[in-house]
Amino acid sequence: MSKILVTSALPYINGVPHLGHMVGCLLPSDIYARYMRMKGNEVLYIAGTDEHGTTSEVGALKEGMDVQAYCDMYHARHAKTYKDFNLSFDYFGRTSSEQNKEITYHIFEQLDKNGFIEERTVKQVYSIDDKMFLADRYITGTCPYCGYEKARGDQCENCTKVLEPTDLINPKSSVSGSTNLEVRETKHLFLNLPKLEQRLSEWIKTKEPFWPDVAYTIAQKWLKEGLQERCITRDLKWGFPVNKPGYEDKVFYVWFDAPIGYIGITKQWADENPETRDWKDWWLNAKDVRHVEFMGKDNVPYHSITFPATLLGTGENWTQVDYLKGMSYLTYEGGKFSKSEKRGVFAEDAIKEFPADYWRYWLMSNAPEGSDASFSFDLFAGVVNKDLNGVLGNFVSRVLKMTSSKIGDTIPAGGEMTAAENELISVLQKRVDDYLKYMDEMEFRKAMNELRAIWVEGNNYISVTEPWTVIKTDEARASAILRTCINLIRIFAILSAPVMPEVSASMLDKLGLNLKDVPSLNGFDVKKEIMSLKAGQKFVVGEMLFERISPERIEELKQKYGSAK
Ligand code: B3M
Ligand code: ZN
Repeated sequence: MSKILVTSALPYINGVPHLGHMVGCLLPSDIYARYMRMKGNEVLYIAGTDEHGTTSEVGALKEGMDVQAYCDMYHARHAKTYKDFNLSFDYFGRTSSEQNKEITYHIFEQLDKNGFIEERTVKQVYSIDDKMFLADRYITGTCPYCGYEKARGDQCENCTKVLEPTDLINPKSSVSGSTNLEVRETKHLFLNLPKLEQRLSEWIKTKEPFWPDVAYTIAQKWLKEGLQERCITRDLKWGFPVNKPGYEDKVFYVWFDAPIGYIGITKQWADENPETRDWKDWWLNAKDVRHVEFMGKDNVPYHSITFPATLLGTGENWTQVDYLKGMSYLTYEGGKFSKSEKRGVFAEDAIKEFPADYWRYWLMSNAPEGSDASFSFDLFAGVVNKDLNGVLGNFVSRVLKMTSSKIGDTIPAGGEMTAAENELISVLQKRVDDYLKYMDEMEFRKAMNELRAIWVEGNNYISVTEPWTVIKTDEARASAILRTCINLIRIFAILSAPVMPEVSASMLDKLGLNLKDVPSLNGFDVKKEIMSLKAGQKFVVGEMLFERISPERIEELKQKYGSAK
């Protein structure tokens, strides 16, 4: 058993998450955490809301709320949505917590003490019409590197280059649209990344085999181009006031305390039960912790360069990332999700239309790994109708109904294993091994492909063995076939549990079982498991597992959620 620390990028508090956010980090991290638990590991799964920065200040302003109240309200909405999607966090915390403040202050003090913090007078963009210094994200303009016209002042979404707002060509305020901006001088603190470059590149070398290409390439590209000093303070009110004399009226930059939030949130978790939990067991001088991070690809530079360098600069032994899973983007009907333009499915609404598992399965089998992926209701309904209802749902109901009507409501006795079962076992074992391998590798699309192929094997088996015909002449043989099929239902439920926990639970429930009594996914042995359920155990046919989505319903949904632009 190992200790696995799983973190999802912390979603910005402002606004509600859409399907792209779900699939970009929250859902894959949950599936991985559930999977690793089912392999018998000790997992700590942490996430929370990223609350500081102008985004919140401006958001609160727009909704006429006090920032704290605004964050409280949105934190609750995020938490509820993720609960509805069955995300199994050990703790869903907040970057604005006292615990995070304490750790942020400590890390800053260490960096300062070790000589990695510099004071600089900088020129910053002040919006005369908005009467405020504009946060980086609130200035948009043309990216000087790739020419993308909607680049934000903190980062170009198009080429992932991290920017300073003054780099932008033709900048304007996105609070008011005003171009009446002026550059004013203000004093700020910088993290001296160039001074940390040597340590960082040595550390990155130790990571090579564990990092997927995308993260490693991005990190290497940064190092090659040379690291720049990063400003870690801002002229804002909402945030942690800087704990250094002369800077009390400024706050830390949101990207400084956000990743520290993983640690702060772990401390929130530990503080709830200090007798049995210690955040340091996971983060400071921690032994044998494997840290796996999930995030959208635009977050990769912060997690592979800035945050690791921040931790290295403390001179303390912090847990660093061991594996970083970066996801590409999900588009909606070929375009962008947009709340303001009322286009796209937002997680809060998605869950009102269909149960979480429909979304979980669709999103993971279409995960934007490697390249971007697109959501459309046609694709969604196709997968629900074909894979979930047609393959899995049908198999379960057909097997249980047939057994119930021909033999009775208990697992039938009699009959022997034959060549057909041996063939099934060997085909299935290979598929299961591949499925587990892809889950270990976090290749979710491939894993979902195998999972579907595993369900298909059940249908193949029943078509070949034809228990409905056999029963007319040989009840013992038909019993053996149906018993094998019922055992397959149990196997399918166990294997599907990380991605569809509710459906798995209801499959097991039909067999009088519970997710708590299933075997470890470590070394899953089909031959053994296929004989697990013995004759005489009761089952219930119950309801169909999935509903079919009709063409009329698809049209209705398209109307309701808008189509591509
Ligand atoms: N809130 C960006 C995002 O939600 C940012 C991630 C922070 S992770 C420490 O995409
Ligand atoms: Zn660019």
